[in-house]
Amino acid sequence: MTKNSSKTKTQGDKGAASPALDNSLGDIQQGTGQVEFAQEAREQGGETHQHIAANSDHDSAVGHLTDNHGHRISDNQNSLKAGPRGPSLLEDFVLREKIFHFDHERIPERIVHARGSGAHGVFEVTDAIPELTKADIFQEKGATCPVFVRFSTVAGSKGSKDTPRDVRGFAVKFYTQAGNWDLVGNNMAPFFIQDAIKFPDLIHSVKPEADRGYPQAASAHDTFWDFIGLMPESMHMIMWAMSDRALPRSLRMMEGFGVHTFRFVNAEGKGTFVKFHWKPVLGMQSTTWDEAVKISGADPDYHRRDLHEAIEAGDFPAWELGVQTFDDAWAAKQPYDVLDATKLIPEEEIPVRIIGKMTLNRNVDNFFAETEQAAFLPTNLIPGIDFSNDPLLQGRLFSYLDTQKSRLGTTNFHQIPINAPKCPMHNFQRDGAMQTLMPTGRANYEPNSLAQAGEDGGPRECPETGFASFAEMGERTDTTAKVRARGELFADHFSQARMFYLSQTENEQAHIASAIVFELSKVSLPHVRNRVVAQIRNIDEDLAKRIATGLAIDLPKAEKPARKPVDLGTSDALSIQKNAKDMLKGRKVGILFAEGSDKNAIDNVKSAVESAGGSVMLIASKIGGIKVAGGTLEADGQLAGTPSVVLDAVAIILTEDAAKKLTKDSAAVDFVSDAWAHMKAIGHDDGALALLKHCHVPADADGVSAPDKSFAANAAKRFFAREADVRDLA
Ligand code: HDE
Repeated sequence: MTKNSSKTKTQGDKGAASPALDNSLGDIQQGTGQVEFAQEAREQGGETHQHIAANSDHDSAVGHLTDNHGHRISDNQNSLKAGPRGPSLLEDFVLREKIFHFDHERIPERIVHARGSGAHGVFEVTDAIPELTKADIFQEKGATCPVFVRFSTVAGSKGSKDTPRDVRGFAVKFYTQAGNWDLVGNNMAPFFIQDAIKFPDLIHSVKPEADRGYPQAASAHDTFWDFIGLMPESMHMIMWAMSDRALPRSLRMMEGFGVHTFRFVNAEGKGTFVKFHWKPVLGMQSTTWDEAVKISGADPDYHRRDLHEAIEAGDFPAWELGVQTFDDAWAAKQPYDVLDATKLIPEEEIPVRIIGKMTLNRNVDNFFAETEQAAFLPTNLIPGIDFSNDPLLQGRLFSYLDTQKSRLGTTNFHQIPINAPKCPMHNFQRDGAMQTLMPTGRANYEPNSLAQAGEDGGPRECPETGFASFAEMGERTDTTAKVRARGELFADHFSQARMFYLSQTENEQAHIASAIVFELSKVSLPHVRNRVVAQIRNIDEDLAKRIATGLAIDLPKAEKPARKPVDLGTSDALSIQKNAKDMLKGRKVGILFAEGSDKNAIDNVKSAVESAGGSVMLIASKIGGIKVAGGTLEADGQLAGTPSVVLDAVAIILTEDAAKKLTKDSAAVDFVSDAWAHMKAIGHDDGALALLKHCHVPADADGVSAPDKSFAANAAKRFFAREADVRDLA
């Protein structure tokens, strides 16, 4: 280590470690030759006392159980007592430390986005954009950078289900050579509110109600809709939140949005507005509401499991990163304000230019250390990217740094390996709780002149390459009054809500209507329900009527809009169904079989599905091994625990006898009935007909076929035309 160095050591700072760790490495070198292992662990931020203790052992490379201070533990089964039946002794430091640590294992969960799943990956530039930004990562085609992503729901607690109707967080940390860049977005393009000052109100209204503590992870309750009805600016986002976008089939099958308008700044200092988009390679797909509700019972971890299993299987989820860029002059001509986070820019107006691809290729090793302790900061920016004056974004810039202190307990949260930059980090900040770095030397202030005495004076500012804020021109002049106000166009609350609704397919519109009917049916205060419908009359008269009919209430008088809506036409990019990719890759097909089933037919379905890129799950009443015609087969899932809601399509291969027997098993009946009601492809052999008939599934319907190649083609789709036959569309 350099004497008198005032450099701070980080995990990305190769060859530098804390003296404590250096000492133990010295021991390791003499003892076991385990340096590489320890060093690797350290570089990955994986060093633990346990590793060090284990590896500094002189006579064994095998880990001995120790306490947190390195003392070997002789008995991890019994506490120290005054005699076998006597009282426990206070001196038992092993017991006390273990229980003490356990007592403090939980940290406060995130106030929002508490439920999340994370993964590591890599970002690669596919189209360099130096003309738009000097951002280090976008300079060269083919350049790569490690990333960590955390997806989340918003309202629920960290133990809540994965499939509520909710917005999903889509937070990406790019570990660039110019420092970390966090793009902390959502899976929906607009947001509920325009100004950060309303965020605590929004979140209080959607969280479990203050007096009764329920409902968990749900917006279907009085306080949320009370707030929404009184906040017409939320109407555009309400259309998104009540649409199928709130019910993703998989985290791998949803779009992501930076939401706010940001700034690119190029080497000449020229600024360009930018909106960020993530486009899933697997295409977008959603579940139906009924499916989502049933999945939450069958598998509350549905999305977390799906992400983990896909990565384990090498089926790496990927997204393209796209940008919409425009200048101030273009922005000034639009009928909406680009600084208003409740608005989007239609892709038909400004196409999304794809500039990169993100692939998630590694699961976390430790959920707590990585996913839970990940701290995203919208203030994590790199030179070449800057904020805009969006008042929602401006408020976020304060909140995230602040919240990490209360959540992670220390201002040194940036030293936690998942948060630490992977480029050098040197400054004069010192000390604080949980300080794990060991800055050395005399200089802990700047300016200093210690270098003149031959000492290391520490790091210096970088006027040329450091972050310099974009010289924003415009409103902030000496003559501008301080006001609590919003831009004029912020007052248009309905034009884009209408554009979104009208851009949906018929089914998708029906889903929005049904979702609002469902949610408002859970509202007990009639005036709250009425006010929401009164607002919706400004979006679309027909939608408002459908909702009023669904609630069996009179159509209330429309609320007066603050600004008259304008006709923005439609945008096909806003519909999931219009952009669906009928592909089996990333999708799961279940094959229900029983004793005597035709193994040949099962094998055929399996190979057809797998060769189209899908995966197969064999399902039977018993998993251990069932005699089928042509051999014995083990099932991957037991029927009662593997309902068809967790599958994308089903094939049913049964003998006639087995089919008849299964008509008396409610799990089998639900399996088939739900697959039909959720508009999934159903493949079947002749033997299965009795079960299909019992479940009122017409064998000649669209999407119902023999278990051959046609089934594999069907399995990639949903048969929305069936919907009118299976539910009463609002
Ligand atoms: Fe957040 N948000 N937010 N938010 N947000 C948090 O930060 C906040 C907003 C988003 O996986 C918190 O570390 C304010 C918009 C994601 O760890 C907190 C406002 C968007 C995540 C916070 C917003 C987001 C958060 C809670 C209004 C989409 C999860 C824990 C001004 C662009 C990140 C934490 C993760 C998390 C504050 C609005 C996305 C409290 C004050 C708009 C994806 O700081």
